[in-house]
Amino acid sequence: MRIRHFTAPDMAQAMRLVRQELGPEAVILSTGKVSGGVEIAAAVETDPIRPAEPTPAPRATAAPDDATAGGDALEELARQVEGLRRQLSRHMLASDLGAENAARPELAAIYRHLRGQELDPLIIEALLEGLGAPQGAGLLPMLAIRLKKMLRVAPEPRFGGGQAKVWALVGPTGVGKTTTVAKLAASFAMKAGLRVGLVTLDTFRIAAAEQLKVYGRIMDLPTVVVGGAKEYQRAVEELSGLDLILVDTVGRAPGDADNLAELRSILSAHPQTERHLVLACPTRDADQKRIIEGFALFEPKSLVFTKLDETSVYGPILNQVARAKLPVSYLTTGQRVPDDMEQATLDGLARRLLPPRREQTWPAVC
Ligand SMILES: Nc1nc2c(ncn2[C@@H]2O[C@H](COP(=O)(O)OP(=O)(O)O)[C@@H](O)[C@H]2O)c(=O)[nH]1
Ligand SMILES: [Mg+2]
Repeated sequence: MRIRHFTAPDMAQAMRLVRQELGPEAVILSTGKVSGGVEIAAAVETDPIRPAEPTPAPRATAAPDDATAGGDALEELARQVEGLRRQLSRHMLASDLGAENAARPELAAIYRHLRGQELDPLIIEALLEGLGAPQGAGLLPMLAIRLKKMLRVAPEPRFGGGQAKVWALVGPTGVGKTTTVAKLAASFAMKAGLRVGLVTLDTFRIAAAEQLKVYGRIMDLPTVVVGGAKEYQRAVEELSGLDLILVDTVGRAPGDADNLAELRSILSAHPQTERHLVLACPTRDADQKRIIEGFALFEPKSLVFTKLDETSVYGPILNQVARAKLPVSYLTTGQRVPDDMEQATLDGLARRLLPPRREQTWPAVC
């Protein structure tokens, strides 16, 4: 292994030097501040040093001649910086763990699994730091305990008390808001015998309102289509004698600030409306993060994760819980209404994040 030190005015330039000199396989051993900039110690397995990678020709891009193009360029830059930050901490973590792994190879297997689950490297670090188990016990039960401490789930909802609960599902397009409203409605009305009403604010597409009306008809639930703040307030008042009012909303992109603010102001017409943010589990972690930031103005009470059946990577769930400091309320696992939905539990989430039993030699935990 060849170790080299690089100094540069900032991290981006230092990383560029590392790449140029040592190639893409370089492992970052440490970083630190020095006078006039930063220093990175990096290493490669191979010796002699690889030739520098050819610098790709700059892409022909249109000059940012308007605000949108400038915004796009900034966003792209932000994404690259985030990617770099992650790569850096991953390399650092990998090297930190390297020393520990030499003594405890079982940690390496756990580390690899959690990386495969796309858990944020900083969360992995917190989970594995000083991980120890009583003699004879495996590490996995300890890890399960730590995971459950880090995860958060919403308590089971209580109904009654003379006031209808109002839950609005907000989120991007196509994540499963309408389907989840239908699942919740069916589950609370049919299984729990509660009086449920439906409201849809999705008048953007005719088919969207129709979709909820069909569910309402099948389940024989009052369903109201509303277009603005006054209508929304009236609809909630009309249905206020029920136990639960479920509000479906139009999907919006996280960067669509104007439309997000408009939806937020409509929902404010009934201030007791709880907002719950719906995220599709297969969405990339960085995009989920953007969605959480874009929808922060709704001050969501919980996160609902959908389409767990379409992925086997669940780390982003914990990543968002840690970022948003919000509990998970429901998980959906398929298209069938109402069967493919469950209330989130610590056990259920931890089980998904831990290695499946057939893969592991460690004791089972959940
Ligand atoms: N595989 C899978 N598909 C789902 C799930 N939830 C919703 N869908 C599908 O995702 C698509 C979009 O759902 P929809 O409720 O219309 O999304 P919305 O635009 O957020 O209201 C539909 O085809 C749904 O059947 C789920 O948990 N798993
Ligand atoms: Mg919809």
